Amino acid sequence: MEDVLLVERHDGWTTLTLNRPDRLNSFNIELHKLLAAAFNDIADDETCRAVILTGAGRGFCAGQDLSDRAGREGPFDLGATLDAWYNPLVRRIRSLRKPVICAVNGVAAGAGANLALACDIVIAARSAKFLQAFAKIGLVPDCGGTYFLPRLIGDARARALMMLAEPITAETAESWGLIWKVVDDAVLMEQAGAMAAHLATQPTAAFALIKDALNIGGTNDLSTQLDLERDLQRKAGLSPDFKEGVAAFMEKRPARFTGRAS
Ligand code: T3D
Repeated sequence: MEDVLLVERHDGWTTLTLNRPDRLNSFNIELHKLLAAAFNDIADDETCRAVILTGAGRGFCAGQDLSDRAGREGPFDLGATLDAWYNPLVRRIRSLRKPVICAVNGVAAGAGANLALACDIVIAARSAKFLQAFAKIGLVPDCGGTYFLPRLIGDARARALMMLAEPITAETAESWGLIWKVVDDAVLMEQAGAMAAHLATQPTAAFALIKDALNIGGTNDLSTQLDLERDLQRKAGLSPDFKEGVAAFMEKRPARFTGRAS
């Protein structure tokens, strides 16, 4: 039987493919375990400088596998599964010291939609849809959805999406600023791969500092954020990639970044 997560290593970057296509790549425990382990490996692998997260088949991810929740007797603590799996996954992606591209190949629903938003750059196939499915089954958006959505598209749209649980197209998601861009289905993985290959040659340590700034920027006041930018810029300014970037600019040649912080 094929693994429920496919890990494909390229030159400088890695593709992670959620692989339960008959269930629209919804999460069971096995998928959670493999995905957490894969992100741990990627975090430790200095040769991997960018990640693509995508799904096999016609969907990206339909959130929690509801067949694991059906017909249970007695109360079941969903908070415990968020603590054990979904929340560490979102924290891992947001704090990973390298960029994560989400290539949304099809429907992204429930935790699957918000998992996409947790990634650094979201590129979607034209046929993809985004659905805050939670209210349809009496749940609250999780996986960071109540944090990401209003910040990305504003409170009015976020509330309506969460309460009406109506899907939006990839084109609407792009026009609302929910995602970076929409591409034709046939070129999704080619374009995501080109983006990952490009990012893998860029100043990875600076990307990590950009993530640090953006992760806290939404809650800091301006003065605190200015101080943070000073501290992060101090670090970036000590990196070999800054030296190389300036030298390359002066010599009118492409920079050869190592991605290292020191
Ligand atoms: O529980 C906890 O730990 C708390 C955490 C919760 C996080 C969450 O994500 S809660 C939200 C869970 N997800 C959903 O509610 C979405 C459920 N799926 C759908 O609403 C629809 O499938 C879609 C809108 C995503 C796609 O619709 P459509 O018509 O394109 O496909 P389909 O026919 O509904 O699905 C295709 C197959 O995938 C189908 O199986 P079948 O009939 O061919 O054998 C369907 O049952 C299966 N599938 C889709 N989503 C799930 C799923 N099976 C299990 N769990 C799913 N989430």
